[in-house]
Amino acid sequence: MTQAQISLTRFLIEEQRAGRINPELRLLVEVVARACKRISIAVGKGALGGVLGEAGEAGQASINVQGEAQKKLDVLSNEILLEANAWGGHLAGLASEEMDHSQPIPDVYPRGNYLLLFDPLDGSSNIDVNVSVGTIFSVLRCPEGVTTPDDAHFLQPGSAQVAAGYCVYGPQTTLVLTVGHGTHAFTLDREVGSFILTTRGMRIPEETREFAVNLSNQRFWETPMQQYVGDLLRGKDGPRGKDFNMRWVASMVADVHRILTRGGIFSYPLDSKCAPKGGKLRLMYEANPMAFLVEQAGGAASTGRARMLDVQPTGLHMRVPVFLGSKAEVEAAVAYHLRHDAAAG
Ligand code: AFP
Repeated sequence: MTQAQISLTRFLIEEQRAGRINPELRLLVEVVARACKRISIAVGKGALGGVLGEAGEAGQASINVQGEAQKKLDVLSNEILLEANAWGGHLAGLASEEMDHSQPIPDVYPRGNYLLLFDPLDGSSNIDVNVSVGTIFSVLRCPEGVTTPDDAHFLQPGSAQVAAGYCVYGPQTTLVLTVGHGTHAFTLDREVGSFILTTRGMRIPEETREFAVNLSNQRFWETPMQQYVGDLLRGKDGPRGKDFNMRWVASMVADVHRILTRGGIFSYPLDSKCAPKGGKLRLMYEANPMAFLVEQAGGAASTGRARMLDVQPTGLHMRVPVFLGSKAEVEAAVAYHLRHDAAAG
């Protein structure tokens, strides 16, 4: 590591000196980052580590609260994050995509003032095909006077987050973080084993010509979404007056990382398949942390009708429609929905 390189530890200490975070939150972020390093090693081993494929006994898939078959790496990543965060004294409780309910920190350990939510391994359907996956996390304050938090104490709007981030396990392992003062990227130096600051103050271009959506769901979309994407696909001959390109990795971390790096819009809209659940993506540990990171990088995040960070959660695994990325493009997508709703009266 050269003199000029700034490690995650140094970056966080400087944030603390500047009064932007306190020692407890600094420790929490360091512990989550260390857990991500261990997950990165496990993911990197793949078949050599015997970690590919479904969890559960032969022929007996293990199903999580989402009704999805768990991958071995889903379970392993969840265990790594639970173990790493149990004894540090910075948390009162935690919640995971892979667990039905939140868990208070075990009585044997000191409890802290924060609550941690995470999707231990996002993009599971890509694990066995060597496509980027990632860990997503969100940090909230534990309500004053609460020592044994339960699910209800986690139901705070995204605007209450004090930190959020993801770690993408791709050609590089990159941690992207906000503590409410910009969004910053750190690349794992595998030789040293440290995250090194590689982009301070990521900025998402306001305009874009790139969109990310699972187009195979088009026939199930609402009318305004059909119209919005229809006009994107008509390109410069259509009302948008410019051509758009499409990308879809089906790992939200990878799609959002591309958008934080070069702009674009990511959307997982409401469709008649997921409407009964309120959407496909989860608010607390997918949409909210990504919305905080995107807004801190000058972008926007919406449900298509409301600012994501203002949504009042009604359940730990609540799902929402998601539009996020380049500000002007998210506003364009929202305009299609609001115009339609106004016309429908
Ligand atoms: P998995 O973790 O079940 O693979 O889902 C990934 C995800 O939650 C998100 O990362 C993707 O953006 C989205 O679902 C992919 O959805 P499709 O499978 O419909 O493309």
